[in-house]
Amino acid sequence: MTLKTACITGASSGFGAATVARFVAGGWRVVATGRRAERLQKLVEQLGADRVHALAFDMRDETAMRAAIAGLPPEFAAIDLLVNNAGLALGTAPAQQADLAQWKQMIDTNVTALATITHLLLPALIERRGAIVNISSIAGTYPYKGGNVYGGTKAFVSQFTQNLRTDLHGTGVRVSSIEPGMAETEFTLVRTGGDQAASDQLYAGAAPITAGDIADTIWWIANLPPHLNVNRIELMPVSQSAAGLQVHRG
Ligand code: NDP
Ligand code: 8X3
Repeated sequence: MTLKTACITGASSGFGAATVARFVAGGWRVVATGRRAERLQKLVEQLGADRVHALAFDMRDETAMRAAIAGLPPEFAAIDLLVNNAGLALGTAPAQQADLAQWKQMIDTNVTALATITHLLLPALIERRGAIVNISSIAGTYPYKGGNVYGGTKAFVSQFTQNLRTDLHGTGVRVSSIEPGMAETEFTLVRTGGDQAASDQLYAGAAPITAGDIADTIWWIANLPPHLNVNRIELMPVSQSAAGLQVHRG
């Protein structure tokens, strides 16, 4: 049997790392990307060099991305599934107090880099009638204080997914977006600049989504019969729900 191959971005932590383990357990090969080479190397050591190939590069560096993908060894080069997972939120301040450099980093990573790797891999995905799973967020649908540019980038991811579906009509390529709510990963640590107490406090007692929950969802989508496309899935922990609108009275 020919093994299938997934390219999973942001594989050094959280959803990405759990998804690498899920797909290898299911018999796939995985190209695992991220900036932290040592984390990726651990995945290779744990799961096997014949199953995981690490590509350490910054998603915002298009030249490095192109070189990494062009240099894939033949056994990892035929990508059947792209999981666009690498991404981040930076800051929780309202827009009027936010840091512009952080806004640009979110746009460069969550929007520009995601579109770039998709563009690079599309010809191969079309040739193989493959699939793309984009990791969006409920932040792209529901506004919340401090969500400003992060939510904007995720609205892009959700709409880009649906527009890809339309353009890829007839190619057999499947495209899905997953829009999770609160999940415990390194996400809040990154967002707060390393504030472990803030991260622990956010998730305490809330039974958040786990990285394994998202890995299982991606696995389910990728293994549906080829005539089925999941357009989007919105997932929240039971403890989380929308809280409505606000009114300022002057
Ligand atoms: P983590 O912080 O645990 O993982 C983020 C991953 O993205 C890391 O592997 C990181 O790798 C990678 N990454 C970030 N910036 C870059 C970059 N410039 N170049 C390459 N890789 C990069 O968070 P999650 O697992 O939670 O996040 C995964 C995705 O899920 C993100 O897109 C996030 O927005 C989304 N999401 C998260 C939710 C949550 O509540 N946790 C809910 C909804 C969506 P490295 O640092 O090694 O480069
Ligand atoms: C992460 C989920 O609700 O923190 O995308 O924005 S949330």
